[in-house]
Amino acid sequence: SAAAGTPELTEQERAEDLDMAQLKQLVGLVEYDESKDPFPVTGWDAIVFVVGNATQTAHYYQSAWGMELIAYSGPEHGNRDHKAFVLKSGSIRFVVKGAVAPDSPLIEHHAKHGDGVVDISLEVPDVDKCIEQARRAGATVVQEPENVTDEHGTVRIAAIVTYGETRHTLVQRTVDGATYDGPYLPGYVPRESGFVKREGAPKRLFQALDHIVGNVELGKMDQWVGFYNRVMGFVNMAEFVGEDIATEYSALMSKVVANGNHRVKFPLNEPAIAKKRSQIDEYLDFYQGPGAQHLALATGDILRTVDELRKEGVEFLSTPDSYYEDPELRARIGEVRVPIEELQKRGILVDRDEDGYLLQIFTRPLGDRPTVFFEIIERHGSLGFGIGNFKALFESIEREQDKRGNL
Ligand code: TYF
Ligand code: FE
Repeated sequence: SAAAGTPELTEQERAEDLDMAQLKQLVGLVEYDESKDPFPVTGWDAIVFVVGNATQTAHYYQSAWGMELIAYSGPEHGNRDHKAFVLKSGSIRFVVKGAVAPDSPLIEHHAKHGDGVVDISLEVPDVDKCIEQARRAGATVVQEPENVTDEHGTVRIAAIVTYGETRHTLVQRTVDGATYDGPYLPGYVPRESGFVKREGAPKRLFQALDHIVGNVELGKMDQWVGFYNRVMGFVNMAEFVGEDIATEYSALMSKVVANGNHRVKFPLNEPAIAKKRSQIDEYLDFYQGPGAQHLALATGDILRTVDELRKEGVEFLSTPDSYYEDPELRARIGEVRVPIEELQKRGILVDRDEDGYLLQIFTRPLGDRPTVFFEIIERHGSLGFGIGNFKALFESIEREQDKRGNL
């Protein structure tokens, strides 16, 4: 494991030739002393989605989001329950699963929640150490540590539960000195895109995952912050939305926790009782409980990413011209790497704090229910989440909520 002050790369970051300097810029990675961490987490392992049609969702992530298909599990290879497609972009993997067998447990899950995130898997250097700590702190262990092996080697895996029906699978990819070298996990076979990529198709539109936001029930935010503090040793980050901002315009409260090296960041939202029905209540109603709300995808070139995505039909929330014409905002953000007009054309938001600035934009909900969506983020020193944009952003979200008849 890493010496103090030298954070390790995840297996997937190494495979992608990403280095510390790039990750620091992309996702705000910090150095920390892993030896004092009761629950060391190296980074994201994979984000697992259950969807209504994994075959088509995998196509969408390739054709619109420029992701690369790398592995597959399904009936042709002994998995009669479901199909699972593993896609990667830079250092992050998505796994999309859809039921095949009429009695698959995924069917019940999907009937209740619709498309959503079931597992935020994390790569850890020592699964047993994490599980010991989790149990000591009172977490529910749903999968005891076990070695899983195939011809590519061995991984050691366990899982704990978090909010709603979401879990954290913990994956240790180096066991007894040997690193697993299959395309994902035992049971998956290597697989490449089955269709010939057309000319000009999007490619690698994001390089890393920055944060995943969880929506929890009214009054439960602090409990879940406590869970991540106590069970997983996560630390609180400075940015939060308290009661004052909440009732004024956002109708939500939010606090952020992060693992030691800040690769894994979890803002946690709960609804606030305000003038309008909270966007978090809309989520909780349509997801039928707590769950992952948005995934922030980090890119070094948000202009290209947004242009490519728009070309492929991905829809973003709109930002009114008044946002860019606000003299107070103009003064606060100062100079950024492109003229403001370039951001305005695309509806990209800007926020600046004492450490630097960030550019961000949000998609409409990805599926049929108003639940999960993506954020695209380009960081330039700022370690925040765009608090200066919350007013404009929440107004935009509420315009959409109103159109759906859910405000
Ligand atoms: O992650 C964040 O905190 C920002 C802002 O419902 C945000 O992306 C927070 C809550 C929300 C949408 C965006
Ligand atoms: Fe965000």
